[in-house]
Amino acid sequence: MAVIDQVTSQEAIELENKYGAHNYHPLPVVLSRGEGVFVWDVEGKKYYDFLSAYSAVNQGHCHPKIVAAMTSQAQTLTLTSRAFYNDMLGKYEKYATETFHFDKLLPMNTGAEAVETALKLCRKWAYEVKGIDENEAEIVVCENNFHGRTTTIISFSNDPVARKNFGPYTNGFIKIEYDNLEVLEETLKNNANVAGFLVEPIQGEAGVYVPSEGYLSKAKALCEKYNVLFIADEVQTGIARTGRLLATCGNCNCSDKHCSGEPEVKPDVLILGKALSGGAYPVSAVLANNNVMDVIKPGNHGSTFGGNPIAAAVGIAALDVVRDEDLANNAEELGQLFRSELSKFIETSPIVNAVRGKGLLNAILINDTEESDTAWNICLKLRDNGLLAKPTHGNIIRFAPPLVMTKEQLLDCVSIITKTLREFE
Ligand code: IF1
Repeated sequence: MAVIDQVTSQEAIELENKYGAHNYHPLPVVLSRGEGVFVWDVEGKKYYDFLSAYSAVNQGHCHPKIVAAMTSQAQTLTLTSRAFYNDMLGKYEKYATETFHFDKLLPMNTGAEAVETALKLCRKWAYEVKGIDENEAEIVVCENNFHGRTTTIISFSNDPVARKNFGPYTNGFIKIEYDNLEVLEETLKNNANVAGFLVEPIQGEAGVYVPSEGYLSKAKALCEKYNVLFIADEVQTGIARTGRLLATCGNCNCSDKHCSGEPEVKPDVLILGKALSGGAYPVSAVLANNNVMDVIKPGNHGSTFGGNPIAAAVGIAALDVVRDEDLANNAEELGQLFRSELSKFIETSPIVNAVRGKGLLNAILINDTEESDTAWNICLKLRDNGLLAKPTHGNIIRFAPPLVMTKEQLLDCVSIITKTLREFE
C-alpha cells in the first residue's frame, strides 16, 4: 500500500496497531477532517467533537484565521533557532504578555516542556532570590495532579499507570491534598525550603475536579505569606475554556473581552499550552514578571523549536480569535446551559450521579464503579449517535467541545447525550 492511498477506518486502526507503540487505547473512530465543532471519519460520517483534543482546539478545528497565519508563515520562514532573532517572536511575546498581564514570556512547545520550564525557573529563583541552600528547594504539588509525561513530572504523579517502572524519580517535591488549605498552610509553615506551589485551577485528568470557591485566592495568599511562588498550570484550563480567559481570573467580572481586570488570583508563574495555538501547532509558554523571569540567563534553558516563527504567528492568530469571537463569554454561557440541561436530566435518570465543571470544561459521573465499562460503552454509543467523548477514570466522561459552538448546536448535543444515556438506564 502506498502511503498516500486512502485507507478505511479498519485499515488505519490495523496500521497503528502494528506499527505504532501501544501507549494509547483510542476510541475506535478514525478522523480525517475537521471544521469548527465538527470532525469527519474516513467514511465521511460527521461527529460533534466533545473532547477538542483535550482542550487544545478551543478555537474550533482548522480555524481559517489560524490556518491562514500558519500557512503564510510556513511559506516565509519556519525556523531559525534561537541562535538568531526572528521578526515574529518579539511581536508574539508583546501581544501575549499584554494579554495575560506579565512582564515576560518564555516560549516552549508542549505543555510538559512548559511545566518543566516553570519548575526550573522556580528552583533557580529559590536559590538566587529567596536564598534557599543549594539543592534544598522543595516544590509543593497536589495529589491526583496531571502535568505531563516527563521523568521529573511523573516523579510527583500518584497515578501508578503513568509512574510505575519509570524510576528512579526526581526529588524535591512534596505532595499534598488538593483543595485543602489547612494542609497547604501546615506544609508551608513547616518547610522553610519550599520554593513554589504548582497547581491546576481545575484538576482535569482527576475528573474535572473543581476546587471550593476561594481556594485558589486563599492558596495564593498563603504563598505570598511564606514567600513561595504560586505556579498555575493552565495548560488545560486556560485560553477561555472555563468561561474566562484564564481560570485564575475567577471573579474579576471585567467588561474587557480579553480580561484586563484584576484577576482573582494572579499567579507568579503561569503555564500555558494546548489552545495557545488553537491546536494547530505545538505552542506552550511560561509567563512571569521580571523579578522571577530575570533569573534565567543565556544558556540556562531553551529549545530548538521554542519561539519559532510559525509558533509565533499561530499564537498571535489564536489569541486574536479568542478575543474577536468572545470565546470566554460563549464558554461561560454555553457551560451554564449545558450543566442546567444535564442537571434536569439527572433528576429523571439513575444513570448519571452528577454533572460538574466550569465554562465548557465539564464532566458527568456515571452511576457505576471505576472498574465498570459502562462509561466506555456510553462513549461508543455516543460515537454511533454522532458525538465524540472519552471516559476518564472508568466512570467519568469529560465533555469539552470547541468554544466556537452555537447555542443551537449545544442543545442538539444535549439531546444526543441524553438520548444515548437513556439507552443505558
Ligand atoms: C495525553 C489528561 C487532559 C495537562 C496539564 C500539562 C499537560 C497536560 C494540566 C501536558 C496535558 C493531556 C495530555 C494528553 C491527555 C491530556 C489530559 F487526560 F491526560 F489529563 F487534557 F486532561 N498540564 N494533558 O492537562 O501537556 O505535554 O501533553 O502538551 O495524551 O497525555 P502536553
